[in-house]
Amino acid sequence: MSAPAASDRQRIESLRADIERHNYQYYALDAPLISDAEYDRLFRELQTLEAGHPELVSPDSPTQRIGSAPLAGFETVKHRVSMLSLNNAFDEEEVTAFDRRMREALVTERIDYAAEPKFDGLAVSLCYEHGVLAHGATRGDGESGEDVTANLRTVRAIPLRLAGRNPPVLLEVRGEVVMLRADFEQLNQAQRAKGEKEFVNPRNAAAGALRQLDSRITSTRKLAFFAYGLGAAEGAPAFGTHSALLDYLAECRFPVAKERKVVTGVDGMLEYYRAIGGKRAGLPYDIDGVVYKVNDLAGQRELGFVSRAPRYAVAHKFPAEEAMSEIIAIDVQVGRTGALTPVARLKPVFVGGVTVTNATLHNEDEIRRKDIRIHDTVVVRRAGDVIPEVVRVINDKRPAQAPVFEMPAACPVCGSAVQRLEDESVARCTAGLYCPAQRKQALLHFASRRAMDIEGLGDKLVEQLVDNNIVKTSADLYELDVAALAGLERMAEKSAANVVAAIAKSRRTTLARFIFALGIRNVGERTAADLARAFGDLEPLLQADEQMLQQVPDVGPVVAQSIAQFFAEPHNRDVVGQLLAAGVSFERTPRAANVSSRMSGRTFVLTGALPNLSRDEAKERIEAKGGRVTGSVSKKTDFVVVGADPGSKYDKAVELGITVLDEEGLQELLKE
Ligand code: 5U1
Repeated sequence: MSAPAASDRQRIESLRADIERHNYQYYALDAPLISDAEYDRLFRELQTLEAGHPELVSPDSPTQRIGSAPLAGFETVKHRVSMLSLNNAFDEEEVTAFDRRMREALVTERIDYAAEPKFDGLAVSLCYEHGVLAHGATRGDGESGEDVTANLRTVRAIPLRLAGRNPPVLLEVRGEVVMLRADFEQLNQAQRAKGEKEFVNPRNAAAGALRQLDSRITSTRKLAFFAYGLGAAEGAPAFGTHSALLDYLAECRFPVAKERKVVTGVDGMLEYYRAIGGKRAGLPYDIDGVVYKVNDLAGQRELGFVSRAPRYAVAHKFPAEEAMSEIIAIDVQVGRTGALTPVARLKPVFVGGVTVTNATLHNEDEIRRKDIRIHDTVVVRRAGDVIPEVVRVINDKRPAQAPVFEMPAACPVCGSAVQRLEDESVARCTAGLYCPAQRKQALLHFASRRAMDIEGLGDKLVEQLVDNNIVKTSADLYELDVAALAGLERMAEKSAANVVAAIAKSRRTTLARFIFALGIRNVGERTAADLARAFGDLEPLLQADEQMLQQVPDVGPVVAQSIAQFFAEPHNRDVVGQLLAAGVSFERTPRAANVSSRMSGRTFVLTGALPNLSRDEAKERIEAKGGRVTGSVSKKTDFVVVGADPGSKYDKAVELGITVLDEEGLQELLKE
């Protein structure tokens, strides 16, 4: 092929720049400068030129937004900087308390907050290297997410290349992918016309689109994006305030909420909340509250984080939506740990964006406290993704002789005795994994995305595997072959092969996921990760007694007892042995630190800017050595690491006689 004429190359570049500018005008500003026909003409011209010069096609060309061949699965990517979640405030009092905390910590009278709507979508991180979109990932558990780059490239509102002359070496932009209400309505209309299932709400439709393995399908779903923050950055301008950062993101051509505003103090925040609440129904997208962030970035750094949420920000949520319905029946569900949960079966009612037919009644005491009876008319509440619940009974509407609910004395699934311990509100089936309901839930948990991540092992399949006695324990999953699955309902040979492949793939995992997958009572994802970090391998964990377990951060006597009891049970040890024999393996987790390390189990507070380490790098390195980083200085703090312009935390450290380190001192400790 002959080398492209310079004029073709130039025309291609100029078309790309024009098309991306028009994308920005259309998708971010909602202010197109040209007609659709003119846009299509530019696009077709670019396609024709690129077809003649395939060597000039680059990933940041707008023609590459149409998706590419399907993937076998998503890779997991670790975020350079954790993706945090937000603490919530549900009323004015909580917002007032938030402002008080901020003023006290920053020792000031009044604070400016950057306020913006809280989008009801999916958080993603977009990584730009030298100004070009290189990777994009979902939030996942905040530490790592799924690589959905191919799908994010199809989102027209996401720039493939940052506008501006001197792009940073690295820029991780954080924001939310949403589906605009109008696009959602259109999508559902098309689904109806095709006789296909409609989506429940824009959020679910956006989530479905983003998790498509075939990005060509994603490209047909109209997704939008709004940027609201940064992750890692190298070579980016220095900003003094969050609002300046958002202005910069807008200059780079990211859509940023038009409704953003800097407000002052509680009055400003509440006024903003009311104003957005008033506009909410007319906004083009769903929101579930507003977010306030301390606008001054030095103040944000000073305030730091607590657990996985920044101390400097809060989401002020709109009240959950409520509606009335009638209880048709009260059923009892058996959970993974045998807990019996009464569930109200309701006349279908539309609330919080979805049709609700079930609501949790939590437990027997809750039913008594609210005096809920079968056939009562009740108020049902649904907020965000949480399970709908019955708020209260409309007493005037109670029919005569509405039956009172009685917790069954025998498990509704296996018939075994039900036990309720004196100090617990929960009644439990006593059969353990001999109860098919518990077995099914345990298997679903084992296979879940955050545990062994076995795609395709869902409710319907697990139900059949257990009911037909094909699988009794999680270890039996690794014995399954295509022949065993192919005969089951809704299991064509191809799906059976996919499930078998997904099971095989899950053999290689991490210790943290494995521990979480075992389903030990009181051991969630975070505790599992702490245990993996503290013990480094499975064997020492199996050997640990309650006392040793309590040495792990955040493991108290109750959790330690659950773990010790779990591993003392011969059946559980057998299953663990069978899983290992079936080839389940994990890289050894680097141990947090040996017990003699000076950093292990110690609490650190960082204040002020360190000369060579970012806050996140310092935190990561301290944690890798088994230390913990917290946001405020107290008697429990062991070290305060001080950088330039330290705030009140330094004074407090001196007052309490806590060891103060500079960066050099920290580096010395890290070297040990
Ligand atoms: N608008 C907005 N949503 N949102 C979500 N801002 C924002 N900031 C977030 C999150 C999780 O986190 C930062 C405060 C770290």
